[in-house]
Formats: sequence, C-alpha cells, structure tokens
Amino acid sequence: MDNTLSTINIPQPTPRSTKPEILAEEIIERLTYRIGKDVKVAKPHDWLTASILVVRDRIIDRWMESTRRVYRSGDKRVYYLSLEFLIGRLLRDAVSNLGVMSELKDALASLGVDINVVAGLEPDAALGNGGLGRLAACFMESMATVDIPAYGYGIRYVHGLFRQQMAEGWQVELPETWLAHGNPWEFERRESSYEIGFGGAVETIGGYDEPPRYVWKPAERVIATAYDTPVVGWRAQRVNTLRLWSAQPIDPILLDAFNAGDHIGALRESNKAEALTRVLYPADATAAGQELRLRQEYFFSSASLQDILRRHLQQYPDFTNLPDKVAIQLNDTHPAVSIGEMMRLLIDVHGIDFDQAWELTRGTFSYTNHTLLPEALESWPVPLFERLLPRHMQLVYAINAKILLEARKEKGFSDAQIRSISLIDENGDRRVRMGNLAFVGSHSINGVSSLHTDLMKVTVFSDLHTLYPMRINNKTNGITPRRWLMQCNPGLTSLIREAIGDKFLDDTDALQELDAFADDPTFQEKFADVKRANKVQLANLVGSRMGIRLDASAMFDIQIKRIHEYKRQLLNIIEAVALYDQIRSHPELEWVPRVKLFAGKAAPSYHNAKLIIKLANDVARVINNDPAVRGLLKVVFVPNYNVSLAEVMVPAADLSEQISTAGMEASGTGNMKFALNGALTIGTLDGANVEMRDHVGEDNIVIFGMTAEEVVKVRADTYEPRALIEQSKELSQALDAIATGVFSPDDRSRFTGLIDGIYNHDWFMVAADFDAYAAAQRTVDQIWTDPKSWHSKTIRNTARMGWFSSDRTIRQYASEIWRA
Ligand code: GPQ
Repeated sequence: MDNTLSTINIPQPTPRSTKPEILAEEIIERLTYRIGKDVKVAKPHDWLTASILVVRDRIIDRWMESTRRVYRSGDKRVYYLSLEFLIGRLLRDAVSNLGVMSELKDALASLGVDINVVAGLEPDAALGNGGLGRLAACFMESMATVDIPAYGYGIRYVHGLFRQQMAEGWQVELPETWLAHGNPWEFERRESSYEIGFGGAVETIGGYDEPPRYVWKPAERVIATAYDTPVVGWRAQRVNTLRLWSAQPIDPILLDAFNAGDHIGALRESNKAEALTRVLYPADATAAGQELRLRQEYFFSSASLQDILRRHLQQYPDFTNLPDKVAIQLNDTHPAVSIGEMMRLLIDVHGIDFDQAWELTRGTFSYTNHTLLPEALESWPVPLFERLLPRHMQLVYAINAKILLEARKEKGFSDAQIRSISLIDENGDRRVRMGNLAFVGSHSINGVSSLHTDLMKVTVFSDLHTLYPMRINNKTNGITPRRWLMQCNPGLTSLIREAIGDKFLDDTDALQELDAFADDPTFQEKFADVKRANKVQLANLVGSRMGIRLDASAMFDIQIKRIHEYKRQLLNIIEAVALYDQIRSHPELEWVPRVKLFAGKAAPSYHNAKLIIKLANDVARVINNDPAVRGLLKVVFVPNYNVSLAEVMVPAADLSEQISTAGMEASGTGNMKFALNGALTIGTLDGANVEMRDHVGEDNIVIFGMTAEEVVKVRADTYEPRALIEQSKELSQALDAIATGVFSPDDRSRFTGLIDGIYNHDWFMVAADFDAYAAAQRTVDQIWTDPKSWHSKTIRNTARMGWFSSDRTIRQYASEIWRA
C-alpha cells in the first residue's frame, strides 16, 4: 500500500499570477524557449501553442490538487468508459472556466494578437460521431464542475471523424488530422503502459485436487500508452483527467528482418499495432461489425481496467471494497467487453473466485443505453469472439450459465424468455450479444430520456427487465451551459446577467427569473438584437465559406445533426419543396421569409443518407436561383458540421428542427442547445422533446405528428403510404417533382429510388406525418408574424431550460447510480 501521497507534506509551487502583463511575458517565454521562435517570425499557430501552454500551467496546480484530494479523502472515483469523446476546441472552454478570458485577451492584444483569431486556429477534436460522443464531453466538464473525482477513458485516435467536403453536392470524406501541429493539451504518460493481448489459447492449470486455474496465453500483444488531457470544471474548483490510450508495438522494428533486407516485414508488427488506434469508426448508431472494431473495444477496455485496478491497489489492500470506491459507467455497449475483462483480471490475475468476482463486477459497473435501433445493437460472431478473446468467451459462457439457470429455476422463465435473455443469440449464426452482457454485468441500466427508458422496458430489454425489475432507470441527458450558452453566446449571457444577475452562471435553475421579462418590450427588443447579431455572424460565415448571401431578417430554420433517415431531414427537404411550390403558385400571399439551414455528416457507407445530402444541395441550387421565389425561401447545406460550427449555428437559430419519427431518437441533445439559446422548437413527441415540452410549456413549443405508440400501431396495421400520399396534393406534387428529376435535370432518376421508398414502405413515416408537419410550419409562420408573441415564447424557452444542464444529469447519476 502506497500512502506517500497522503502523508508527506510536499512543498507546492506558488500559484501563477493571471495578470495580463504576466501572461504576456509568459507567452513570449514559451514562444522563445518551448517553441524556439522569435516574436517577429512567430506564425499564428505558434501564438496558439504558446497561449495554450501558458493556460495549461494555470490548470496543472489545480489538477494535481484534485488528484491529491481524492487520495486523502478516500472518496469514490467515477470512470466513464467511452469509445467517443467529441470535445471540440478546448482553449476557450479552459480559459472561460478558469475565469481569465479578459486577462488573456488583454495579454494577447498587448502583443498585437487577436484572441479570436488564435482561438479559431485550434483544431476541433472530433473523437466522436455525434450525440453520444458529445454527451461524454459535456459529462466530463460537468463532473469536474460538480466536484466528482472522475476519469474519462477512451482512444486517442490519430484521425478523428472525417472532414466533409462537397463535390457537386455529394459528400466526400477526407482524413482529418487534428494532431498535425502537435497537441499542447496532452501529457504522454509512458509510465502508465499496459500489455494488451489478442488471440492464442487458454491453458488450464491444476484441477485435480484443487480448483483449476486458467491462464490465457495470447498470440499477439501490443502496448497501450496513456495520454492525459486535463478537464477544467466551471470556476476551476476541480480538474479531472481524460485519459486516452494509444497503441504501440512491443518491438518497434524487427531489426533482424530489417538487416536481412525485409524492410516492410520489419515494420509489420509496428504498423499493425498502430492501426488499432489510427481511426475512429464513422458509423453512428450502427454496429461497425469489423474485427478491428472489436480489437479497439477490447484494447481500450483492458487498458482502462488494468489502470483502474492498479490505482485501487495503490490505495487499498484488496478488492473487497471495489464497489465502494470505484464506479464504472459504460457509455453504450462499445466498452461492454469490460465486463468479461474485469472477471478475467479478478479471477485469473488476482485469484478471486468466480462468484465473488461476479459480485464485485456487478457492484462496480453500470450501463447507459443510447438507442433502440436494432442495427445499432452490437453482437459479435461467436467464432470471431472466441478466436480473438478465448478466455473471455469461456467467461461469457460461464456467466450465461449462471444467469439462465437462475432465470429458469427461480423465475420459471419460458424457452422464449430464455432465448431472449441469453448472452448468445442462437437465431442464425451464433453471436455474442453485447447489450445483454452489459445488462447482466451491471447493477444499473439507464436510458437517456423518460420516453426512451419506458420503451427500453417493453422492447429490447423486456425479458431482462422482468428478471431484474429494479435495474432499469432513467437519466435524462443534459448539456453543459458553459459551452452551450456562456461561451457560444456571450451576447445573450451578458443580457441575462444584466436582467437577473449572475446566479444562473452557477445554477441554471435561476434562469427561471427571466420569465418575468418575457413580455417586457424593452427586454424583448434586446433579446431580438442579440439574436440578430448572432444571425449576422452566421450569415458572414455562410457568405465567406459558400458565397451565399443570407438576410438576417429572415427566419433561420435549422436542422443540424447526423444525417439519418430516422431523423427525417428528408421530411424537412420535402416540405421546402412543397413551400417552394406554394410560394410560386400564390405570389399574392404574405410568405414569411425563411432560410432552411442544414448541416451534418453521413456515414460513408450509408447510401440513402448520402443521397439525402445530395438532394438538399440539388434542391438548394434550384430554389436559391429561382427569381420567382423573390428571396422568400433559401436552402443552405453548410459543409463539415462539427462542434465549432454548432457553436455558431445554435445561437443563430430562430427555429430548431427536432422531427425524428417518434420512438426512434433516444433523447437528442441539440434540441436542448437550441431552446436554451432562445429558439422555438418544431418537433415530434420523441426523446427529450417530451420533457422539453413539459418544462417550457406546450404554448412555447410546436409539437406535431404521431406519437411513439401511434407509430407502432400504424406500422402493425398494414400502413399504406401510397394511399395517404394520393390524398395530399401538396405532398404528392413535391414527391413527384423530386422523383421525376425537377431538381436533378442532369440525372432525372437520381432520387426515384429514394422517393419510391416513401411510396412503398415509408418505414420512417414521412408521408404519415407530412400534413401535420406542414401545418405546424404554418403555425410557426403565424407566430413569427407577431413578434411580441414570438419573443415571449423564445425568452420563455431560455428561462425554462435550466433543468437540462448536464450538471443536473450528473448529480442524478452520482446520487442514484454511482453513490459518489
Ligand atoms: N447516439 Cl447508439 C449516438 O450519437 N451514437 C450512437 O451510436 C448511439 C446513440 C445518440 C442518440 O441517437 C441520441 O438520441 C442521444 O441524445 C445521444 O446518443 C446521447 O444519449
């Protein structure tokens, strides 16, 4: 047991000054001695690196203090295991949470450098696909803010999510190179390295007069090395660690082979190891299925668990108190193999018996489910799993035997129920079900919105829920108000401070006090001014990047998120086409000027999603260039959506599109960002939209379409989209125009298949919800034409969204799941 840290009084460096003069001096110092550049020749990137290094030093003292504090207190540590952390840029976040924004701005200004230019050069760390990865990033910031000792564990991908370019309206994927200029935020920890094995066989030792022991002899091994990034909480009360693993070969080069002239073979091992952590899989809410993906999952799970157990033994004599001192949260099933790895480490490496190991494992793990989509439920072919992880396969069978016996004997489960809870899917090729493994190995399973949690209980996990009725619980998602209000919308933040003071900066519930200003004409005007300024900023971005002019007095109607059929960007585009028809047929009516903005990436192998991007661009070209529209409608697809682009688009939205087929979006978090920043939502009763309606009030949100229950019922009752389409003139005209090539004269049948899908099966209920959606859009127009009413609703959105802070979500996880 190593208690040195808690007993010896180590002298501490004096905390560093944050005076602008001192910051400026240090920036010059870093530029000279760390980067090796004279001020005169320093490039903008050098200023960025120097600034980060200076800010980083202000974080380190508190970081170490936070680490020491948990050793001293013996508090429980929380570990958030996630294959994705969509963190975006860190400088503004760190500086703002440290409270030195104006000091750094002045320091750089005194050196003739604009802080906005420098901060804008920071690469956008996109180690994630979408909502699940961004949630992990918000949670990291909130855990530091609410003072929970926490570590995020993930992979240090060399290439994060691809860069999206448009080639004649088609998505083209280019590699993203966020590490090209180095990463001044991270610390490589060579001392925190672990061996990770793959393949090979399991040897049995003993078993004659004592219980057998099993030893896994992997055929391949790689080294996992840690890279740590500090995560600063609001007001820097606590700094936690994001620990990302990078794979290295055991032998960087096989010298014998190299000297014998086999230059390629000499590097084979090295290349293979490095391939493990080279790229993030770009599929969102779809199981990736390739062997390399399972390798990534096991690699980071094993490294993280070895690290967690080592840290535990550094402080405590054994593992009997593991569930009291360690909470491990699985972010979806991607790290679910950790359940098997924990069992292996406890049993094979630390000599604990199976039953006790199982108790400790279940006491420690909890699992968050983020989707009900069947294509996202991970499962691995038994032969692959067995070949790559033979010991884990044995353990999966042993766990399965225990669970199934219990279900049969104690609960009298039927054959059908047994089949559904089994860790092995026997329908067709046998597969290991990661969702079931995560469920049985955890003491808590949570959904991410109230509706999603309710549906989990009656769909994917219904039989497991019958077996363990106390385990499923809800933790509605949240967003960090630091990044998604204070940093991305400084104008609105100042206005709110002026009106209600600073309390909301520490407690977003205090935003409620804004309610009193919702109908105040002076406040409304100021609120509208802020929105307008944000719209001008977005218009400038679109103007300079795309050469499209936007009028900031038009309604900015925005849908930004991954492109997915269930999210129904197609419904939005079809409505744009219908509106285009209406504007041309009825020039005498008073149309509300609108800009429909889209952004988002499609998985490279998702054919229809890529076609939807092309359709948006084709429709945009025709509508934007038609003089008959008189500028009343514009359609814009902004390329390369990422966190930084969201930070500009969210504050500029008048209308937020949250229009997924009910029952399919687990929660959504973009919906929360828009509403907090004073947009009106048009949305279905899906995911967290339902709870948003409850909070902002049904007068302040525009809800349309079928409920989740109705969707299930209509699908079961032989839904006939064709008949429905024929009844709706607006819809059938819009669909015909798209299908017959009005927007794709160069290839008239480009979208025929896409539209046929709506006629023939329409799984996502575009036709069924179209009329309700179009009507809801006209309701939105009505509200817009009465600015007083519009402003009063949007102000009420900002006022009533405080509950959706991720600080609240994290407090709920802490008290109800982690008991930390
Ligand atoms: N989500 Cl399973 C992802 O972003 N990626 C995934 O692979 C899965 C889920 C999202 C989900 O679609 C949203 O509804 C949630 O708001 C988000 O996770 C966070 O829970």
